[in-house]
Amino acid sequence: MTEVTAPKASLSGSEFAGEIRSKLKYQLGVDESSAKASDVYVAVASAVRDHLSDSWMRTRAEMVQGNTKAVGYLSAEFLIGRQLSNALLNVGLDEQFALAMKELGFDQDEVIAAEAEPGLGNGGLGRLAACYVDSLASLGVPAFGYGIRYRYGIFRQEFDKAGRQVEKPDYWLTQEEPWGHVDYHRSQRVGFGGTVQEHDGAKVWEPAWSVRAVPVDYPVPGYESGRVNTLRLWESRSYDEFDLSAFNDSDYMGAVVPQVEAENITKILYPEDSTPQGKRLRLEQQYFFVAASIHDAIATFYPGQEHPDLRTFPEKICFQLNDTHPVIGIPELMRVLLDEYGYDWDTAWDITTRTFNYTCHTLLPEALEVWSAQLIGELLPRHLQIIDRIDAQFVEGLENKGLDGERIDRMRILTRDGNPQVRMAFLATVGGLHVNGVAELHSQLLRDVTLKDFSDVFPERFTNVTNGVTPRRFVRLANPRLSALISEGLGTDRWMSDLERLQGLAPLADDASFVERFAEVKRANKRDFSVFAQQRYGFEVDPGTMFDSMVKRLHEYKRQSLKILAVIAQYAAIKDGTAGDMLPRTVFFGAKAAPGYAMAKLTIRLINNVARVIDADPDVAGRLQVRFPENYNIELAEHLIPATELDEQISQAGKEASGTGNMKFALNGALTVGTLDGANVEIRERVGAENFFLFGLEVEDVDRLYAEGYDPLSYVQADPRLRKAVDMVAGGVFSEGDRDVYASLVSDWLTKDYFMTMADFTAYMDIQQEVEDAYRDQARWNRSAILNVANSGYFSSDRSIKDYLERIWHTSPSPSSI
Ligand code: F58
Repeated sequence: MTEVTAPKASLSGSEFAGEIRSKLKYQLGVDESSAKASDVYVAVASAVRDHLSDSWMRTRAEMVQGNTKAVGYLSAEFLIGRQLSNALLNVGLDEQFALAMKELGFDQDEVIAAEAEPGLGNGGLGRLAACYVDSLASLGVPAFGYGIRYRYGIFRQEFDKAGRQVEKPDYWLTQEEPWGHVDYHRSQRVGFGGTVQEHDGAKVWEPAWSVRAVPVDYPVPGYESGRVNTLRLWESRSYDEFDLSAFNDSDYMGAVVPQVEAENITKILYPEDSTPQGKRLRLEQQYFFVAASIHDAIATFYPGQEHPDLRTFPEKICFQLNDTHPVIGIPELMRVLLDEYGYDWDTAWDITTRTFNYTCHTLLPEALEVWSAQLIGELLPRHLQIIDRIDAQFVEGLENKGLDGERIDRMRILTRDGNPQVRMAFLATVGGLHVNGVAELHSQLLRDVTLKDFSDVFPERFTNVTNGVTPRRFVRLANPRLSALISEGLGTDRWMSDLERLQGLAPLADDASFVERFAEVKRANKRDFSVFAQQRYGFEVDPGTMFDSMVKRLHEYKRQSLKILAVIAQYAAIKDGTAGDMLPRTVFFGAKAAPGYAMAKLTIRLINNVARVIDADPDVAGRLQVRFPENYNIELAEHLIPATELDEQISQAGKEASGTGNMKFALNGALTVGTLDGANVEIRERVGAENFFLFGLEVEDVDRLYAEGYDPLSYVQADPRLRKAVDMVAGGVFSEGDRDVYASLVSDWLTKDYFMTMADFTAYMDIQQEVEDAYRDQARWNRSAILNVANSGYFSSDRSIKDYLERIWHTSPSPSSI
């Protein structure tokens, strides 16, 4: 018997069909018989939005009137993915949708797939923000997500004939976009440039130009919580749409320059910032959305008040800084308090430092953002003055604590050398209450290495919140078969909002009939994926092989090179007859490389060409395949993860902050092969060492090798399989004989190999042998897979949000939602 859960929307399938019909007719002006899937999608989404309206308005009103502190999640990225199926599920209309589609004669999968995927993020950081707003709404926490509505999201990746990545613009707004609601009444003016004047002792910033920030509000329906929070994404518009005098002078292009310049700010996600113009645009984006959001929060919580008492601001809202991108918000709030509301410095500083908290998502020092003071001075002259004073006050405090000059120089927010720089991570650490890393190991390394000077002085600020993922999207929606089996095994579907309940599956890992059904779910998902892959990418996938996936951004530290070298070594073994009865596998890659990252792009090219050579070689048929579907995105993740049996998390220890793909895979019953890095450590602890394939150097080994002087060549010489694989790449086997194509990659492997791929190769090959042995015993493998599912409930983003509430935000769900 399945327990009855929270009430679903009280609407029949036929009634919902009726609503969709009238949307088609009155909103779209389309006849039902000629409606395309994309029309039906807009009609359904609009009908769903109507159902959200009451709760959305109620949630907003309660947030302002209630006494519960709200959370403002400030993030330059929200990788939200398609909205429709998630909204249907959360609001309880998923069954009605299925019935309505049947009644109207439309294919529900086609309708869902007609939605363009908003790619408003790069990867893990952006997807995490999307999971967090989902969980905040599901837990009933009053919250805003604040970000940017980019006109072009992350580029669409294509591969050319040579296997190279080609970036195409992702114009996701080609069709009607039914979710976003433009609220012109809440628009904000955001200034740039100009000078700072002094009037009667008060500083007044007189910007040289300003743009209009217009909010586009997206509903964020909580799962069965009855609450709908708001994701407010800002779009830049011009105040002077059109220069009429220029137009009258026949300067038709010149007439639209002001408009184009203003709109450029939110035109594209993370513009290439290797040029000074790119850097400037990026800083403009950051300031643009943060300034608009801070003003919006003041307008929201002190409606209509000309002289609000902003000393209460930290009791109304706390801002979470998702990495350093919104950190310019700290001097902005100071400026608002000092210059617009007339508070003295100490009061303003007290309010500001109680309002912000900072999450760091990296360990790579080069990924910590630094802005040239000159650029900040040009764009935001008043902010530079404020940063300068924050730094001076901070340094004075350090001197009073007796810290030595060298250390103080290391810690300065604003460096004082010939080319002064503002270190945004340091500003965030000094200007807020808490700093957190995103997995236990990461937080520890932040304290002990990356931000050690700061944690020595302010140990109480540092904490950890291990990342999580939403089980609604990544289990329930992505893997309906597994979800049904879980609900049946547990006798309830309450695990979707209380994921620790998955633990109830552990005893079923020893129940032969459950294990067999679990295995059948995976087999069916693999068959589905093969069909999807054929239709979408036109390639064959043999569902009878083991599905082994490595999907994530392409970065040297993540070590896609290690995987492809191992594949090449396997290929070589097949060719020279030493492979024995190796397990037939399909290796999947999914990865985008930053457009300016040459080494990453070359690795993509190599993977594509290894796939091509192997495919064309009849000796390998049925034993090894490499598949690299282009444009890895959320949709592909939702198809591939449920079908995967082995998940590759093979970064160099101490480099991956957390990882969140690893959590999605474990929750979908894949086993992980991985290093002791990021959240792998915690996953392994929970699922059990015997259900996780651990290999490779650990953080201490890595440090020791760096200190001793790492020599990659010695590892290449020591393992003939590695030598052979490297020789094949160098010798042109994957570049039609051209030895130059991969020369820079090979040279890096042999002479630098900063992330120690060569040092981990042998251990990686050995562990893959163990993977094969384990896989051959399917009963054992499936038992392990079930235990992975059962013990991964901790990795729900609901749990992460509860940790943030307790450790950082010190707030709670709104009383009405408990
Ligand atoms: C990722 N960072 C971490 N950055 O690499 C990953 O370990 C972690 O699980 C995840 O954050 C969530 O905490 C990440 O995705 C970016 O995408 C940057 C955004 C700005 C441009 C450069 C990449």
